[in-house]
Amino acid sequence: MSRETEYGAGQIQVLEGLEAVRKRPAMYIGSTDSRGLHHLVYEVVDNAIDEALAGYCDRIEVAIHDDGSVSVSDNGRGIPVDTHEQYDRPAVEVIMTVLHAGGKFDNKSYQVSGGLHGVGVSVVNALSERLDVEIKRDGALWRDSFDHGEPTEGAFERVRDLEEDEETGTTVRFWPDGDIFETDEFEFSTLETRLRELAFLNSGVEIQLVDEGTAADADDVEPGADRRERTFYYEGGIREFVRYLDETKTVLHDDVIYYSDSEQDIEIEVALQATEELQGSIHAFANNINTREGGTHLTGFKTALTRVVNDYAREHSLLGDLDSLKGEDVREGLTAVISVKHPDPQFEGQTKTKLGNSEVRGIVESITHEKLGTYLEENPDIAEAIVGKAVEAAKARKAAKQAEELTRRKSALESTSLPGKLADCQSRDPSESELFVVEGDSAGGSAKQGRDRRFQAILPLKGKILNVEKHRLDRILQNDEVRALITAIGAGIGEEFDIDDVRYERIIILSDADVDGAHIRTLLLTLLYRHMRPLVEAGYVYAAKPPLYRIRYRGETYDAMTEAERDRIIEEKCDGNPTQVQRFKGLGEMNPDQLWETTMNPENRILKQITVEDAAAADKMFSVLMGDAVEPRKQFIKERATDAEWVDI
Ligand code: 1YM
Repeated sequence: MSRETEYGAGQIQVLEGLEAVRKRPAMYIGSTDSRGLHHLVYEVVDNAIDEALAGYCDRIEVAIHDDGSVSVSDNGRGIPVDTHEQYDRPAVEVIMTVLHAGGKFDNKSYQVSGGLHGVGVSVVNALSERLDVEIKRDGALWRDSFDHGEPTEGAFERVRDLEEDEETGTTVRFWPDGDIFETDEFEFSTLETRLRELAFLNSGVEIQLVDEGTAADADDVEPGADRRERTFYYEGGIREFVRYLDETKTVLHDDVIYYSDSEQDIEIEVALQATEELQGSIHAFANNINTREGGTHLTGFKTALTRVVNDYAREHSLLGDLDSLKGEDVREGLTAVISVKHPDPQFEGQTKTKLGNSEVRGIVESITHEKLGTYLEENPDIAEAIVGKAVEAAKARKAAKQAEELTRRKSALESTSLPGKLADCQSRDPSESELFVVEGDSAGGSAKQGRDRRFQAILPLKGKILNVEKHRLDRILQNDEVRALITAIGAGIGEEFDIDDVRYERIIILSDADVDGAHIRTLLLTLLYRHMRPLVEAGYVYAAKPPLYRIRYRGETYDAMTEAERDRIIEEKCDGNPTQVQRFKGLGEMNPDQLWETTMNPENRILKQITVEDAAAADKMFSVLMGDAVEPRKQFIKERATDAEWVDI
C-alpha cells in the first residue's frame, strides 16, 4: 500500500490542519510581518530548549543561510523516528504535520518553554516552502523533507550509521514561504537579542548564532568579515542577566541578590540589584516568555519586596520622619529579573504576555518574603544601601510632587494654546495626522515648505533636548523644547498621559543621517520611552530615514540610504559612470521639494516604526547612550556608528 495514494482519515485531517494554518497564519503566529517571520525561528528553538530543560541537550546553534533559510541544531536525543502506531508513519512526520503534536505527546513530560503562541513546529512547517530535518538517533543519521508542509514523497531515509563517537541531535532547516510573509529578511540583531535572553534564562545551555553575512542588518559587519558569530553561555543564568542589564549603571552593591525555590511544580527564580539610577527595571518571564504586561508573578514580587524593605527599615529605625516607603520608592533604580516555569501557564492580556495563574502570586510572594527577608538580615550593608536609596526616593518624590504641581499650574501644559513654533496641519483627525519633529530650524523651514499641510504638522526643535535620563520629571518639564513637544502631542506626560488625547497618530522623528542625528533621535526616544510609553506601545512613533546619496544617471535620479546601496545602484543601474553622485550632509541641505520627495511623501519615504520590541534591550541601549559610564557608550557608538538608531527598540 503506497502512502501517497491511500490517504487515511488521519492524513486527511493533517492536510486540512496545514491548510487552516496557511489560510490564517496570523491566528497561529500572531502576524506575517517581520515579527511573525522571526517567530518561526523561536518556535523551532523552543523545541531545542525543551530538550535542554529535560536535561538531554546543552548546545543549540542557529544559522542564517544565504539562501533565505534558517537552521536550528541541537545535541539532544533527536526527534523520534520510529513508526507512530496511530498514523503508521515515522514519528518525525507526525510531529511535523499534526497541529499541536509539536509539543509533546500526551504521556510526555510537560513542556516548559513553548513559543508565545505555543503552536509547535508543524506550524513552521506549514508556513515554509520547504523544511528539511536531519536526526541523529538510534545509531543512524535520518533525513526527511517537506514541501509546503507536506511530506516529500520518498524523502524519509536512513542515511548512514552514526560514527562511534558521534553525538545524537536534531537539525531543522526551513525556507519561509514567500507567498505568506511580507518580508523574507531575518535580522541578526533581533535573533541575537532573543537568543541571548534565552541563554540567560536557561543557564548552562550554550546558544550560538551564525550569520553567513546575509541577514538584513548585515551592513554593520566589518568589511572583510563575511560571517558574524555570537555565542551565549551563562553559567550564572539570570544573575548574569542582571549584571548585563546593570553593566553601564552605578550599582549600590556588587553582589547580585539571587534566590530560587519551587512549590507545586512551579519553579521560581529571582535576581536583583540596586543601582543609583532613577529608573527601575523589572523584567518578568514565564516559561521563557517575556511577560511585558506583567501578571501574578510580578504582582507577588512587588508586594513582597515593598513589605520586606519596609519591615527592615522600620525594625532598624531607618525611616526618619517618613511613615512608610511606597512600592515605587523601593523599586527606584532597582534592576530585577523574575523567571517562573509553570507546567500549565495561562497567558492573558492584549498581547498574551500577562501571566494569569492566580496561585503564582502567593507563591512568589511567600518565597520572596522569606528568602529576601533572610538575605537582608544576613547582609546588613546591602540592606542599608537598598533602604537608603528608597528613603531618598521617597523624599524626592514628595519634593517633586510639590514642584510638579507648581509647574503644572504655571506651564502651558494645561492651557490650550499650541506652541508658537508648531506649524500645525489642517486636519483635526488624529488617525490621518502626522507630526514631524524636525532637528534644527533650517530643516524645519524646508519641512514647513515641503509638507502637505492638509495632514502634516511640523515642529522644529532647536539643539539638543534635555538629557531626560538624568533628571526627574519636574526638571524635564521646565525645558522649553520638551514642553513644546508635549503640548503639540496634546496627551500630557507621565502618569497623566492619556493616549486618547493625542493629536497625531504618527509622530515622526526627522533627524540627520549622522551620529549627531542619531543622538538627537535617541534623546527624543528616551523621552517618549520613559514618559509617554503608551505612544510607543501603540505604534505611533516613527523615525524617518532620509537618504544619504543621490545618484543621477541619464535623466533618472536614484536615492540611496547607505553607502552599500549607493554602490549597488551604481553597479546595477549605471552602465558607465553616473553623471553625478551627491552626498546629503544634512536635512538642511535639501530643498523643500527634495525633502518632500525623499523623506516626507508617504509614497516614497522610508519610515521605521519604533516598537518596544524588547524592553530589556531598549533599557540597555538607553542606558548605554545616556548613562554615566562613558567607555561603554563610546564603544557602542563606535561599533554601531550611524546604525545605532536602527537597532530594535
Ligand atoms: C532543532 C529543533 O526539535 N529537538 C528535539 C525535539 C524532540 C525531542 C528531542 C525528543 C523529545 C522526547 C523524546 C520527549 C521532540 N520530541 C517530540 C515528541 N530541535 C528539536 N529533541 N525524544 C526526543 O519529550 O520525550 C516532539 S519534539 F513528540 F516526540 F515527544
